[in-house]
Amino acid sequence: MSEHLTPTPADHFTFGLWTVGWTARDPFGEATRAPLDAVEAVHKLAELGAYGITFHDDDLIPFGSDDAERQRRITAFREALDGTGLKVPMMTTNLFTHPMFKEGALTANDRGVRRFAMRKVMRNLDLAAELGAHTYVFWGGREGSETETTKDVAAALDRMREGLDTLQQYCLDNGYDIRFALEPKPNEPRGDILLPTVGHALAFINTLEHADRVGLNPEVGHEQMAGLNFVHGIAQALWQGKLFHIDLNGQRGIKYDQDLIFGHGDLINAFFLVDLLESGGYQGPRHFDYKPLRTESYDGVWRSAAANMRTYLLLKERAAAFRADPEVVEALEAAQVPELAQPTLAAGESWRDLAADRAAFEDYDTETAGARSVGAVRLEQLAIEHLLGAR
Ligand code: 3MF
Ligand code: MG
Ligand code: MG
Repeated sequence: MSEHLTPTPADHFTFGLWTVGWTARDPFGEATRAPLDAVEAVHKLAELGAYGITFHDDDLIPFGSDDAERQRRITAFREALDGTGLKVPMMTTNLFTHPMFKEGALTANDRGVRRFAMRKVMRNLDLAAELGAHTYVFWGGREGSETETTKDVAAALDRMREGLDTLQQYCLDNGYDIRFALEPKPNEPRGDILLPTVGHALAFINTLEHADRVGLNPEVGHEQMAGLNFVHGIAQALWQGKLFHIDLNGQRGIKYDQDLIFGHGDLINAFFLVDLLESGGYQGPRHFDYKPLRTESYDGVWRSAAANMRTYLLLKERAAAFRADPEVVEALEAAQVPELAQPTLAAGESWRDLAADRAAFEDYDTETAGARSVGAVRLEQLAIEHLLGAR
């Protein structure tokens, strides 16, 4: 294997403990794998060249554990981290598994559930600060409904805002440098989830008290479940300075959340995603949120963890080759792609100058503009040829 395709911590690959640790229980069948110990997950991921591991509170410390059990698990986990050098750049809360959250957590109609949810997050933020995590993800899996009558959406958004404002204030007052990243998803497990897409979440963030400390953790499959172009969503998140974190995986079309290995879904979109992440200024972890196939035993689990990283590195190599190809540079020029960076008005020009410019309108050759060939086919085929290793 060429050296640049062997993952190292410098590549900043991270995995959710719940991914490799998924025992493959699904709505129709029992688990097909035995539980994975968190300490073993840390050692295995470090061996494979990962940079870090992330987790929900309940992934490490089962819900309802007493203080002694909690401490025992945290200590063993910390020792594994110290022994391997694996980092915890992101943490998150499970606000979806316990039956109490069936109607929502931060936006449950029941105020007692909301207050419990906030305390659950606060306790885990203390641990996040202790373990050095600087990003805290909020995936509101249960924040939604199946029926219009049971949820006052405006009130729910008020409560979501209240929750996030209060929890960020908790971080600031405790001196925790922890930014929040909202993870949109259109549906599953709820029929409809609030803040379903990158666009909804970006608009909502603007209403927050600490908007500068709240960004996004978009997931490939979640946007694709809604039929959206993930690369476009990520480009806008980057443009707005809001790509705090990312969940990489694979999805094939509009259906349930497949959580396939990265690249094992829409491969062309994955190619352009890596191209964008590597050139668009994203500095955060390359975080995999996938599910090792239920058909596989632990050999397949570790193979799939390695596959995520190798596929990313392969796409990174292919994207770099695409960008370096002189024919691509020429085809981009021919398609006027660089020209879009040029402002529409000249420096110092006003709408009055534009209105007086006969060449822009009265004398503009609309026939020629309408008849021009954009060159998209040539460019896209060049990308496919690079992706397939044909160039
Ligand atoms: C579900 C998800 C979640 C979130 C996680 C926070 C269980 O579709 O993607 O994984 O990613 O809760 O990171
Ligand atoms: Mg998912
Ligand atoms: Mg996710």
